[in-house]
Amino acid sequence: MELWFTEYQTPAIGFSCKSTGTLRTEKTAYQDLAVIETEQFGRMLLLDGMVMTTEKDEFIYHEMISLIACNSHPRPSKVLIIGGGDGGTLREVVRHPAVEQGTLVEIDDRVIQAARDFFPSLSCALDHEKSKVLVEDGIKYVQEHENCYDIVIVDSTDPVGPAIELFSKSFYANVYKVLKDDGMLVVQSDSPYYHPDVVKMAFNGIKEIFPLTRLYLANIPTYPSGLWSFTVGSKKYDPQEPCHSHQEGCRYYSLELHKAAFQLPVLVEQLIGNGE
Ligand code: AG3
Repeated sequence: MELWFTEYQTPAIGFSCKSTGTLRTEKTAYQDLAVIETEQFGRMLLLDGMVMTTEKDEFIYHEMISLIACNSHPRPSKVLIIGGGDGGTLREVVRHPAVEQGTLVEIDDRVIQAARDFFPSLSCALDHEKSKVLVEDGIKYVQEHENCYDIVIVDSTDPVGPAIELFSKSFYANVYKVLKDDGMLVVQSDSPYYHPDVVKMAFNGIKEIFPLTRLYLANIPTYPSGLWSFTVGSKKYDPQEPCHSHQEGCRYYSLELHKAAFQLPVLVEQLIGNGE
């Protein structure tokens, strides 16, 4: 018998993967969590029925959410990651030679545990000497700290459930305060094809708070539509211009691609109000 997992990426389209087994299903205090084995992408982590990461394509998202900011900030010493309990973003952050400390603030310790149990190539970062892992609410964390990070990366789920507030203007304003005066924010900002409203919400929210706001794209096969966006809010430096040349061990990111990722299709430019 064949077993298939489907994520309903919109009410009108599903993304299905043939599954060879279920490794974990549980209701955590915050969300439904599952780890399944798939033929095409290896192990897959699901939260509330949405694909968070897979063994085979995780590198694309994790390199791209981390290295654009780490390579374009001259001194990315202290990096804060909100969410990202699987450890993939933290792995790329602490691998960067200029980073001295990566702090991960994840609200759901069961996500961290699932990574430790089933995704050793992601969770290895949780025990790295440059890493600090806190099980706390990231929204509260940024309210309670000030002027102490060079980069903040928001590695959240889509804006449903516990992540809704991570897309709000008040949250971006608190991130602005937690950053030093030349700091940079990066968020995952969803799919321009299937969730243009989310792209706009993130981009416009960040634009109201940060002097420089830019969007870049990456192609991620297991995320809705495959075309994924990230938005950067920067106090000083242009995220399009790399000033470090770290690209060792990367399989998607390169210094050439760094610049190319900011070249947007016309429909995306229009979505965020450029070139109109
Ligand atoms: N965070 C972003 C996942 C968004 C995917 N959305 C979806 N499948 N509808 C992933 C966490 C990886 N560290």
